[in-house]
Parts: sequence; C-alpha cells; structure tokens
Amino acid sequence: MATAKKSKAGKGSAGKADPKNRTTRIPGDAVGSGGEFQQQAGGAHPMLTTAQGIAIADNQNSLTSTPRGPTLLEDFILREKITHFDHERIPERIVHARGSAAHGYFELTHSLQRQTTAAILSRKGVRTPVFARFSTVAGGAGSVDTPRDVRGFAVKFYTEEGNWDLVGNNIPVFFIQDAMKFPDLIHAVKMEPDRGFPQAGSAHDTFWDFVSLMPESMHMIMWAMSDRTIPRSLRTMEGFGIHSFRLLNAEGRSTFAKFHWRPTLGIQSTVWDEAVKLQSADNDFHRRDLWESIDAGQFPAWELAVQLFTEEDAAAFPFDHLDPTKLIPEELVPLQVIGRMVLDRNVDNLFAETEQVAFCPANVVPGIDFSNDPLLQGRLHSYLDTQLSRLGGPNFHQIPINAPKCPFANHQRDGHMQMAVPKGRVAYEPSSLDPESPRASRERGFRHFAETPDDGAKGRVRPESFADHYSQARMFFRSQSALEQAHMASALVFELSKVATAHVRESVVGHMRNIDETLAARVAEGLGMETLPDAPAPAAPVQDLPSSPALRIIDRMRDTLEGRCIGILVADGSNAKSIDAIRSAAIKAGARVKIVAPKLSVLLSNGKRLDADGQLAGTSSTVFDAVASVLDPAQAETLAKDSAATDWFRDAFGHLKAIAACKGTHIILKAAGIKPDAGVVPPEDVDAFLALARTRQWAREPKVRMLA
Ligand code: HDE
Repeated sequence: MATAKKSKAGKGSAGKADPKNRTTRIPGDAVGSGGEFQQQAGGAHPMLTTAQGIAIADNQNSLTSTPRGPTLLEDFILREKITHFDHERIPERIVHARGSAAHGYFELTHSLQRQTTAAILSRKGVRTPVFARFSTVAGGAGSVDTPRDVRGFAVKFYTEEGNWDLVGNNIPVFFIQDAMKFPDLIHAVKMEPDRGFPQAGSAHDTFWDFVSLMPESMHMIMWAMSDRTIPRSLRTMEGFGIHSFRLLNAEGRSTFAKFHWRPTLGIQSTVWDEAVKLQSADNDFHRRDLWESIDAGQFPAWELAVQLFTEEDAAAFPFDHLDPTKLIPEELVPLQVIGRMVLDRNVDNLFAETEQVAFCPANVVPGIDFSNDPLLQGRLHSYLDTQLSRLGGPNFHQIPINAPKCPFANHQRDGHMQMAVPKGRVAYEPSSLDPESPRASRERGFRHFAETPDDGAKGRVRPESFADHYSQARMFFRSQSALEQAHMASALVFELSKVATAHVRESVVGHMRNIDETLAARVAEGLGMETLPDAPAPAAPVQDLPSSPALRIIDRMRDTLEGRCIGILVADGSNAKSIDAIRSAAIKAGARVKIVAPKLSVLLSNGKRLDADGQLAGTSSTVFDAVASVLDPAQAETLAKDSAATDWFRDAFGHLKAIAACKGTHIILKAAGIKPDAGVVPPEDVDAFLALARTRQWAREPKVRMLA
C-alpha cells in the first residue's frame, strides 16, 4: 500500500495540486477530498482509492477464493464500486429531461434603477456569473435533440443578492392558462402510457385530443407548428420569461416587465425534413454544437431585453397580460435592451452540473416580484417540490451548481445529505445567546409588492378577460411570411396525419377555421378531408389584431457566416489549393469548417495527406449549413454510384443549402437528380459561395417540396 504523504499545498489542495486530478476531488469540501493528505500512485497520477480513501492495489480483478473459485463477499472494494454504480442515476425531470448547459456571465448595459432596486438590473457594467440550461420538453434524458418541440431556456444568475432564476422557454406564450391543467397537458404530450411511444413528439392522438378540447392552447399551437420548434441550434433561439413579472423600486412602486433573450447570431431554424433526418444523423446535434462552439471560442451570446409597462398601460391592452397564452406585441410595447449574456465555459461534468442544477421561478431577488398570472403562481410551488424528490432531499441548494455565490445563512438544519457543519447552539430566531446568529433585515430583506386585491369573491373561476383564445393565434399566423405560413400548414398536416382518431383531426381543423379559413382549408386538403368540419363557437369575438412582423423568423434571420458550419467533401486526388481557399475564407468570415471524405485520411493533388473530420457514410450533410465539394472527376464517377454521396447532395439541396460544386461534383449532382440553380456555384468562386452560405436558398423551396 502506498504511504500517505503530507500535501505540500496543505489543506484543500487535493484537487488544486494537480489540475488533472478529477478522480477524487469533491468540490467545495477540502476535508471530503482527502484534504490534509494526497496519495500518489506513481508518476503524476493520484492514487485510486475507495470512497473511504483506502488505496486500491488492483482495479481489474475481484477477490476470489481460488483463481477459478467463487467471488468473496469480503471484497469491500468490489461491493463499494458496484453499489455506487447501481445508484448512479437519479429520477429524470418529468419535463425538460434532456438538456445541455454552459456557464457564462451577464453584463448589464442599461440600468433600470428607476424601476427596480435589484442590483443585477440597476448596476451598469457589473458582470454576474450565470448558468444556462436549454432543453427539449417532452423527451427523456436520452432522447434526440431535434424533435418538433418547445425548448426550455433557463438561466440562473448568481447575483450578489442571491440567486435569480429566469426559467423560460423559446416561445413567449404557453398552452394553458392555469397550473391546474399542467399535469393533464404533460400526460397528453408524453409517450402514451400503455404503449410507451412515441418518444419526444407531439404527433400522436393523446396530445391532439387534449388540445382539441382546450381552445386556450390554439395560440401556442400556432407557435409549436412554426419553425420556432425546430431551431438550428441552441445559440440561435430566442428566450422568453413568458409571464409578467413585477419590478419594484425603492419607493415600492411597481412596473411590470416581460423578459426576452435575443441571440446575437439572430434566430435560425432548420427545415422539417432536415430536423427529422438530424435525429438519425446526430442525436446530440444541439448539445454538440453548443459544446463545440464554446470549445472553439465562438461564445454564444444573447441580449436581454425588457418590455416595461404599468397597470394603467395594461388596462388599455386588447388582452389580459396575466393570461400566459397572450404576448405583448413589440409594436405595442417596444423592447429595451438592458444587457448581454455570454456563455464562455462548458460544463466540467454533465451530471454534477447540467443534471443536478435546480431552477425555480420562485428564486427572485429583492426588487423583482411575481404577477398574479395563475400559471406562474402554480410554478412557484412545483419546482422546489419536484426537486425534493429528484435531488433526494432538502439540501440540494448546497450542491455547488445550485449554491448562491453570495453569503447565505439561516436556521435550516439537518436533512438528507447535509454537507455543511453548522456550528453553535442557536438554530432559531429570536435568540439572545449568539450575537453572530443570522437575523432578518427590514431594510435589506425581500419585500413583496403591497397589492390591493381586485373586487370579487373567492372561487375556482377563469377570468372573463382570458376568454379570447383565437385573436392572437390569428395575429401570429397572419403575421408570418408566405413560406412560414406554408411550413405551419405542412406541420399541422404532418402532426395530424399521425393521429389515428378521425374526430380529433376534425376537431383541430375546426379550430383552425376560427384562426384563418385559408389555413383550415390547406390542412383539410393535406389530410384528404372532403368537407371542412364545423368550427367551434368561440367564447369571445375573434379580433383582427394588427399584424406583428416582429413575430417572423425568415425575414429577421441574420445573413452571416458567424456560427455557421461548412462541410467540404473531398477524396483522394482533390485539389489542395481549392480546398484551402474555401476553408481559409470561411474561417476568416467566422464559420467553422469540417472536412468530409470517404476515408478518414486522403491523399490530395499536392501529394499531402488531409485528415477528415468525418467519414462520408457517417457524416450527413444535415449537420452543415452549406456544403462545398472538391473532387477529382475519376473519384466523383465512383462516388456517384454511392448513395451516401448522392444523398449528401440531395439533402443539402433539399434543405436549401448553398453548394459549391466542382466539375466532378456535377457528375454526382446529376446522379442525384439535382438540377443546379442559383444556389449552386463553382468552388473557385469562393466569394459567391460564401455570400450564399450566409443564409438558406429560400427561393428553391417551392421547387423541392410540395408545401401545404
Ligand atoms: Fe416548467 N417545470 N412548469 N415551465 N420548466 C419544470 O422543474 C411546471 C412552464 C420550464 O433546465 C420542472 O426541475 C408547471 C412554463 C423549464 O432544469 C417542473 C408548469 C415554462 C424547465 C415544472 C410549468 C416552463 C422546467 C421539471 C405550469 C416557461 C427546465 C423539472 C404551471 C416559462 C428547467 C424541474 C431546467 C421544468 C413545472 C410550465 C419552463 C415539474 C407546474 C410556462 C425551462 O417543476
């Protein structure tokens, strides 16, 4: 057994002495990490030990009575290792189970000190550490990244006044108005309980049955069927706090605020066929993209913007802002940019950070308060409650990713997995025995807004001001560009074609008639319905609200190479100069470039070898934003017979990507049945290719797809 050496760096140095030591370090607790002593196995390696710190001599073989005899129960090393492994999983989140996250900072660029006392929103220039987790909603933790689904957008700000969690989605409205319906909604959208499928998707009977009976979900359905639910990457999604929150200033005056995250790369989406194919091409498409971009120093960033309004402003809106199925059009209340979030560090450990992070909308700091939105009110309870079972007890706030970075002290004690060692006799207030024990402060402590309640009686009543379910759904649909409207109609046809029950399909099309007759007719046609079903009677008159162009994506996408990834297909004999010209110009313009080849290493025209990032059969063009190919004609002739190559171009073309195609490549394009258009240029014309690669070739879409 190795001797325990006294650490030179002293207490708490087990992890620090060797930054590569990831084996035994327990963050935040020097004693737990072996503290005073550091065991060395030889060379620079730390000693492998049991959880009790006992050095291990053999990590390959169990203890057996004879070389071929039975294993002994006495083998505490084997039992401890297997037992720990047996308990490695914790319950996954009931919703938002699959997530990817990163660390970063938030910097305030515009002070809201007139509206709030919150330091994070009033002290310009201050950088606050953040942890952001993005997620799909319906799928399990191991499901794919690109189903049609809402995305979670949760940010924990470790402010100097405590943790503030802004737990939002990438869509500014929600399916339901009251928390009472959330378990029903989630039971309906998750896999059906008898058969256990479909995983991670809403295209099935129970989801559409539920929403067809809940007209309040129609606005959100419009968003869910739009390209917002098939984002290109987590870096190109907007985020929304959804609910109205209150900001409180030093005089106790309240201003309502809606929070918006706007990606500096602009919003970008995939096309549906691409999203579907990405599920097989790369399960981890979004997680990998986030990881790789941070790793490459291309840090994802968002502006934080607010819509501020008063109670009086709200009274004049043609909807109730407390209803979470409604948004406030930017044209009505403009967005004010107040800060910027940059994610600049990947997680060290997915479980310890991404999995164990616990967000809660009830985590607010002094100067931020809740509104009466009934969905928000229900959420204030749910998160802590679910985390008690998910993380195993009431001390999960001590897990490093959840712990505030400001001092915190209270009289809460004991419970499962208490990690701290509270000192002294006093665990109560008021007390006179310990002058150091924590006390509440009227001056600095959290104050709620002193709201005067509305008139009315207690009861289970849906306010009448929540009754209009179709006007904003209509506004959203009619505000979209023609292509986006077609995508929505096609998405509805796709989803409803997976619904086996005819009356459910009819009921949904009936609702569409209240939103827009042309939409209903297109969906009915796509489903092969002979007549249009009756529309349900709306509970409130449907209004023709002014169009809101700010709700579109296509027109608002940023033409840029920043954050985009270009795939270059090469093979033996490819022209080295040509490859280099595209690669260096693309990288200079902010793109990432990956080489794809039939083999992992190819011999170029200049006699030099080039290593590929991906092998052709395993690297679909769906993972790129634009593709180029530089091929020797003889190699192209061979590749034209390989479906991996023809599919590569057929997908790139069908997904509206720019293609730089050399003469040889045209042999493959012909074999793939592609008629080149203005989005296909020779690789020598690098500037033209990169100009096209900045966006999708939308003009091509009606030629490659039958749109509903
Ligand atoms: Fe959540 N939601 N939610 N939700 N939610 C959870 O908390 C809940 C809602 C959102 O990355 C759970 O720790 C109720 C709206 C995100 O860890 C749970 C209602 C919005 C995440 C829960 C809603 C969200 C969650 C599951 C209706 C957008 C993932 C695991 C009243 C504003 C956070 C957990 C992460 C997670 C409850 C509706 C966003 C069960 C009851 C609206 C981004 O507590």
